[in-house]
Amino acid sequence: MSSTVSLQQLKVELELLEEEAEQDIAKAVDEDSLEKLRVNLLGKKGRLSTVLGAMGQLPSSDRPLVGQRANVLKNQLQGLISQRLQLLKQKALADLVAKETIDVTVPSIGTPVGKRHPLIQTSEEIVDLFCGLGYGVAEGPEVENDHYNFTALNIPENHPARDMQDTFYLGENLLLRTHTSPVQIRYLEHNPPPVRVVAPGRVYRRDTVDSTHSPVFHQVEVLAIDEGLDFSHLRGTVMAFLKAFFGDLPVRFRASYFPFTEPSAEVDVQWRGRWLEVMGCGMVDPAVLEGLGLDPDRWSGFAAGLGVERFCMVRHGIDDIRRLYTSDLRFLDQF
Ligand code: 2NL
Repeated sequence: MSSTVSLQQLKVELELLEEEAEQDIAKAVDEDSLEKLRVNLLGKKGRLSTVLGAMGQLPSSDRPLVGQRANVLKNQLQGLISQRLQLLKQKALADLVAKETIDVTVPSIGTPVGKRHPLIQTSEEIVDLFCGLGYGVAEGPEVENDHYNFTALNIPENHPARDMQDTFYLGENLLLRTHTSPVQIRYLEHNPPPVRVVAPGRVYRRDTVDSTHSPVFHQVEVLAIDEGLDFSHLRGTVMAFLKAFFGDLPVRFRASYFPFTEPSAEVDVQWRGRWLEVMGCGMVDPAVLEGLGLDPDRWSGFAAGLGVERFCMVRHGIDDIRRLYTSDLRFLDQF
């Protein structure tokens, strides 16, 4: 049983193939289905090959016509397929771009925000209180020389404060500052009185670490120079400051000694039933003023210095200074 095909049948088949193929190509939704369609139409076992195969059953005079039409159709379909492929690729890219667009209006899940170290918070709070009293702020180098750290502050060459035991020396003349007073000396060189200035910053002493000592600590120093300043101005300023920081705690002044002030005093506050030393202060020694070219008969001044660590520990009930230097975020995060 051999079925034969007629020229007419193959022409109809090619027309049908053309019509269906055009529709199917136009409907292909992605590259995969388009490729399947191409294999189906133009592949070795595809519909067009079937037509060409059947062509063998035609009389040889009819074959060129069918062959020619099949060829034209093949080129036509290849063209349509590659056009469609182009379009699908563009569409896929456009979809991807649309999908990957960042929606900047979506609420964030939150980025952990850093905060200032409790010591810096305390230092800034102290500085702010003095700013409220009209003081300016000055900063200066942590590496100092003999002159600014000692000599200008009336601490002579053989004073025990200069001992290798007490100070970190970086060479003959260079050292890590032991207080922020040198900042104020430098400030006075460029700013003639009247002066009201505070100097916050990191200072260094040779000390063995324990719960109350650290070789690095922080200070705020206070300096006022004007005509007619006396101890009552110092006392009033210190009282106002301590009241603002600690509230209404009992305060006492005890006579003391610093090379750069005369008279000098230490200030204690009563905290949980104990007297706690919180700062030192005094009237600027005339020798310090003279060293700066200021006439002590015209100008007088008061100065005070405090350790920020002590203020921070009292404020937050911290019992060990090392807590402030071990960078444990579980601890620091509380403040
Ligand atoms: C303390 C005591 C003090 C000063 C610092 C000072 C600065 C100049 C002139 C005179 Cl430029 N004095 N500063 C005065 C008295 C005490 O600090 O116990 N600090 C932690």
